[in-house]
Amino acid sequence: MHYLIRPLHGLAFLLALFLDSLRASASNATTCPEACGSRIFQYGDPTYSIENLAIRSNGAILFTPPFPAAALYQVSPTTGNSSFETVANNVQLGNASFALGITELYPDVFAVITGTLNQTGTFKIHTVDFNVQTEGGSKGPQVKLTNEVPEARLLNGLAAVDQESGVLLASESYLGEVLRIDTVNGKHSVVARGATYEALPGATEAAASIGINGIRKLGGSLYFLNSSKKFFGKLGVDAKGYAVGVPEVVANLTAVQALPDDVALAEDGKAFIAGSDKIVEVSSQGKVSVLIGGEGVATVAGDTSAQLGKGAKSSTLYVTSGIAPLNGVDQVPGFIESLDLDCVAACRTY
Ligand SMILES: *[C@@H]1O[C@H](CO)[C@@H](O)[C@H](O)[C@H]1NC(C)=O
Ligand SMILES: *[C@@H]1O[C@H](CO)[C@@H](O)[C@H](O)[C@H]1NC(C)=O
Ligand SMILES: *[C@@H]1O[C@H](CO)[C@@H](O)[C@H](O)[C@H]1NC(C)=O
Ligand SMILES: *[C@@H]1O[C@H](CO)[C@@H](O)[C@H](O)[C@H]1NC(C)=O
Ligand SMILES: *[C@@H]1O[C@H](CO)[C@@H](O)[C@H](O)[C@H]1NC(C)=O
Ligand SMILES: CC(=O)N[C@H]1CO[C@H](CO)[C@@H](O)[C@@H]1O
Repeated sequence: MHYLIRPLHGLAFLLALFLDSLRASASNATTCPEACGSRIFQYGDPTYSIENLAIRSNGAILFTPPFPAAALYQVSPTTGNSSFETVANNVQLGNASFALGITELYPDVFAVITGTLNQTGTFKIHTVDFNVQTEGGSKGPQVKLTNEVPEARLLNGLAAVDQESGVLLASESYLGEVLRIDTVNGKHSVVARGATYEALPGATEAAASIGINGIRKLGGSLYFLNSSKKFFGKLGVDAKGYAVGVPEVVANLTAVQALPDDVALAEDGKAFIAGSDKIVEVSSQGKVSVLIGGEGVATVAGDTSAQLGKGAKSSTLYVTSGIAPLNGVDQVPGFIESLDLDCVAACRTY
């Protein structure tokens, strides 16, 4: 059923027909939003996982693996698996075991975090510049080490302050901090810390110890998830990337998401929060609803992050998945799912 109806979903004029056929033929309430998803890439090996992503202006998807080794990969959403390529390898990214947050720092120049979980002295920022193709026939963007953050234990989410200054904000999930990282002079400092960003006290497990996790910047605010405390918050930041004012809780996710991980933000302030096998939508007024997913639903199982497409693809949500414990048992290889949000919206109002 799922596969038979899938080719129809992108065609707006067939949408009503498609929904009618679903209602007529399926007594399965989850079929409709699930059919709005399409698996554009998947690893073959179940130990491979995806942590974060960024969309290039040409539409290509860059993504980072937390296992088995730091690297930066790229796929085209139209050609999927067959276009999979390595953009920066493990040696270029400092031989770390994880690659984590990624963000566009200047047009078509991306910054990426690498490091080894909970090991001080391993966390670094590299930039990957697609405007400079390295010489000598070996094609590939220029990779540069810009910052070392030796005290970090889990530098995780990354967001550029703007597309000009070379300044980044990063979340430190184990220490409960927001760092300002200047890629021009190589320096960094803590701009926010405290209970808002820390995990609940007493947590010792790797996942439960994650306080501030995914971050994105929109307008004058840094939006963030605190995974351990299960809320979506925002912090004011000035034009230079320093914190201003007091942080706010945008939405309490306790009732809907056991481990909110990362967020995609639309220009109008709507948020799509990935984590716990679901995408949770938070309206610009703070209204919370589950958009898709849940226990046993494969579409976004093991989801770790999300980003909206650009331009004509602005109602496409790309969702990355880590190692997904489906039904609590199976593990599926990391994947990227493309969700047609117009289709999902039609399913909800039908
Ligand atoms: C509903 O979906 C589940 C999961 O995909 C599937 O196992 C089940 O057979 C479906 N039920 C019906 C009535 O189609
Ligand atoms: C991509 O390749 C993997 C591994 O070979 C395979 O399991 C998966 O089905 C493929 N996905 C698509 C969309 O072709
Ligand atoms: C990474 O490993 C390569 C090969 O072993 C080595 O040449 C290089 O110096 C290492 N880089 C770092 C940053 O440790
Ligand atoms: C990280 O390492 C520190 C120091 O060794 C240790 O106290 C802490 O429990 C570790 N955290 C996690 C989540 O493993
Ligand atoms: C969210 O709601 C739960 C349950 O009501 C409460 O315990 C928790 O403190 C709230 N969290 C925040 C950040 O307000
Ligand atoms: C348990 C806890 O520390 N909750 C805090 C999380 O951060 C928000 C925003 O600053 C506070 O309002 C909560 O008290």
